[in-house]
Amino acid sequence: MSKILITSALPYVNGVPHLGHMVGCLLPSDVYARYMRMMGNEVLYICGTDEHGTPSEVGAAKEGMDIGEYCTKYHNRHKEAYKAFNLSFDYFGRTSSPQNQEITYHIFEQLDKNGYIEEKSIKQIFSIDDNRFLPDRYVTGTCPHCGYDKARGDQCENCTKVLDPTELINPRSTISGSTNLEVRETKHLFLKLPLLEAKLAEWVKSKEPFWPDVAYSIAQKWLKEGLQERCITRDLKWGFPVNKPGFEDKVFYVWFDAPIGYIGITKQWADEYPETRNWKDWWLDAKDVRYVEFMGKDNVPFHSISFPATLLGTKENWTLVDYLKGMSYLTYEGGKFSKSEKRGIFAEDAVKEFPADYWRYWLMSNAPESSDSSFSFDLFASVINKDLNGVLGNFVSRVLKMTSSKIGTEIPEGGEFTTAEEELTTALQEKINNYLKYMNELEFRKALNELRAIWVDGNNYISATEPWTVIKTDEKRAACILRTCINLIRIYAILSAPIMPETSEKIMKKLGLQLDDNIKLKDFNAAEEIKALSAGQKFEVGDMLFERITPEKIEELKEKYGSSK
Ligand code: B3M
Ligand code: ZN
Repeated sequence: MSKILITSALPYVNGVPHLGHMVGCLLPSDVYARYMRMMGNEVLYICGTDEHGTPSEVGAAKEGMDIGEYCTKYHNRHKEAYKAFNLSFDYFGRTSSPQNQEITYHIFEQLDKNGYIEEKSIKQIFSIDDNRFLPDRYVTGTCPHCGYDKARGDQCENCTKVLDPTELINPRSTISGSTNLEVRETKHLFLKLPLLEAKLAEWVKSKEPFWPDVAYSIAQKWLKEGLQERCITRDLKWGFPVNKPGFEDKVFYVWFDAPIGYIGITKQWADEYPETRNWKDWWLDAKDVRYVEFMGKDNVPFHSISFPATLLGTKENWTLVDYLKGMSYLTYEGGKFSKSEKRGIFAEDAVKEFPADYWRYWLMSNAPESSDSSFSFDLFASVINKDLNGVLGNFVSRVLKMTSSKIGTEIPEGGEFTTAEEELTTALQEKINNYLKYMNELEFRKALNELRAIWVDGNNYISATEPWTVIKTDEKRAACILRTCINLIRIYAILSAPIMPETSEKIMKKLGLQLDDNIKLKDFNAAEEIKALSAGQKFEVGDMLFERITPEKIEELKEKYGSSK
């Protein structure tokens, strides 16, 4: 048994998650966590809301709320949405927690002590009418690169160039709209990344065979271009006040304390049961921990460069990422998800339309792994109708109905295996090995292709062996076929559990079984599992597992959630 630490990028607390967020890191990390638990590992799966920074301040001001209350309100909404999607976090915490503050302070002190922090005066925009500095998104103006007139101080949304607020043409305050601005000098703290470059490069190099191309090449590109010193403080009120004399009126930059949040949230988890849990077992001088991170590709530089450099600079023995899964984007009906334009389906609405497993299955089989992928209701309905309703659902109901009407609601005894069952078992073992291999390698689309092929084999087997005809002449043989099919149903439930946990439980319940911790995927042996259920055990036909999505429903959904532009 190994210890596997899994983190999903921490979603910004402002706003609610849509399907793109779900598939961008949350859902794949959950599938992986469930899978790793079923492989018999000790898993710690951590996530939470990223609460500092200007987006929260702007969001709270818009709703006229106190910022702390605003964060709590949205933290809870995130939590609800993820619960509805059955995300199995061991802990869903917050970057604004006292635990995170404590660890952020400690890490900063170490960096400072080791000479990796530098004080510098920089020019920042000060708004005379607002009587405050305007960092990042607090300034709006015209982009010097593309001329877009609503570019924000940190980045131009139109051409994606990263900006410094002082570069904007015709700058104005995002808070008041005032143009009564001036540039003032202000002192800030910088992380001396160039001093850590050699150490970091050596570490990145050691990861080469293990990181997926996208992550590795992004890290290499940054290193090649040479690292710059990074400003880690801001003139804001909301955030952790800087623990250094002379800087108490500033806070740490959100991207400084957000990744440290993984550690802070682990401490939140540990503090609930201090006798049995220790955050250091996972993070500091931790032995035998394999650390896997999930994130959207735009977050890769922070996780492959800044965060590891921050930890390396402490000269302490922190757990560094072993495998970094960076995902591309999901588009919606050919465009972007947009809350303001009311386009796209959000997680909390999605589960009101269909059970979470429909979404989980669709999103994972269309995960934007090597390139972007697109969501449309037509594609969604066709996959659900074909794979879930047509293949898996149909097999389960057909087998159980046929057995109960022709033989009874107990698993039949039946005769010996013939070559048909031997061949089925061999093919099954081969596909299961592939499925497990792809899951181990975090190649989710490939893993789901194998899973679907395993379901299809069941349908092919029953079509080829025709138990409904055989039963007229050879009841024992028909019973053997149906018993094999019922065993297949159990195997399908187990294999599908990381992706569709509710459906798996439903199937197991039909067979009078439970999906408990004793069921393991490690060394899954098809020859044994295909005979696992003993004759005489009761089962029930029950309801259909999935419902067909009708063309009328598709139209209704497009109308409701916005169709293509
Ligand atoms: N909140 C960005 C994002 O949600 C940021 C991730 C933090 S991970 C430590 O895309
Ligand atoms: Zn631009």
